[in-house]
Amino acid sequence: MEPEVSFQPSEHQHNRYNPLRDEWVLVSAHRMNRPWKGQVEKPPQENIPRHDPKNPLCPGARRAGGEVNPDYEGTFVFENDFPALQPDAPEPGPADHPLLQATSARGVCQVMCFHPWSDITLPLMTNQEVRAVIDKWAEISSDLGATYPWVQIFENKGETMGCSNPHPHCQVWASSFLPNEAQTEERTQREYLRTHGTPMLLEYGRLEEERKERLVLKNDHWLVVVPYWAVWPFQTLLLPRRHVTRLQDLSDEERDSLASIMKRLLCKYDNLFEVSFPYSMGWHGAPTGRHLKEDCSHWQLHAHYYPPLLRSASVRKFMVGYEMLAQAQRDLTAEQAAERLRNLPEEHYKTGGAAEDR
Ligand code: H2U
Ligand code: ZN
Repeated sequence: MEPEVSFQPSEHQHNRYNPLRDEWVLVSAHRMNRPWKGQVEKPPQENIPRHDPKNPLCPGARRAGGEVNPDYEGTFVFENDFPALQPDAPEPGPADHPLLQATSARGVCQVMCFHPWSDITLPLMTNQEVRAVIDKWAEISSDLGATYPWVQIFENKGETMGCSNPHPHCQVWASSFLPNEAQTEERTQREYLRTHGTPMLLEYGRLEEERKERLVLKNDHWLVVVPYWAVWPFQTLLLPRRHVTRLQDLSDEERDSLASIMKRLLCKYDNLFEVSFPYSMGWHGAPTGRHLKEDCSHWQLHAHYYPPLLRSASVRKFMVGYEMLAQAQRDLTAEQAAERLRNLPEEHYKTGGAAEDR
């Protein structure tokens, strides 16, 4: 007879369910110790000039489209000179075969600079400066959301994540359609509310607040957790503690406290491997445009942080092979990742928290 072994999530491989994306992730934490001889990431560029007149995102610089940026002092938003979505495009017309379907796609793409300096990042900005970014996000989300059903705000940070410019910035793509991720979250959250009577992520936040093992940070209005179903090694989910459907619905206080928790999270991220931590992050809230008239109470506003680094500043997780052909897999448990993040200091390793004194 086989000896009875009790299940240890950090020892025994298992699948976890992601209720938001309705998919599974394979957790095989025992693989963390395998040797690595693969690709090593370049360290991020150091000594970035604070102002470079040749950098198209800097105040006063000329962009690819020929326009000259104003001498902006806070945030600055402009229309992307290479937009993936434009307001006008002809209709593709009806499909002549069910396997060859196309629908129209219209929209706008904007770029938002967070700060006039190229050598600063969100965790090193003051609370007030981060608050200005949040206010701008809410404004854009409301303005573009008046027409477009989905306004995707996202930040690609670091060359590892395909970011082309070190100047602190994010992008906004507003579209005439709900993209795949939005469609999935729309469906899963709607079904969850119908079945269980509480918005999924409101319930999830409360659960994690109670259990604490995946909780990274908490303040009066916000929670940061490594979700139970995290795929990326140090993936986090940022959630309001109250039921909020869209960024523009956040109160003054909630925005201030969001600035504070974002800075704390991003300092921890940078402190993890003592490097300006690369990631893709973005906001998801209830759809807008024609959906503004609908009941969207199944939605809970949230931000996803997807950072690729796994073991050090130079060894990343690749989502290839099994992940592309079968299912996402992770090498440490969400609880292990949360514990590591929780135990890191909140003062940035570079400044020791000096941003507020600037
Ligand atoms: P990323 O580094 O996240 O790609 O963002 C930079 C964006 O800025 C990118 O989408 C735009 C690029 O198209 N851009 C302009 O719109 N004008 C420029 O002159 C340079 C870059
Ligand atoms: Zn989401």
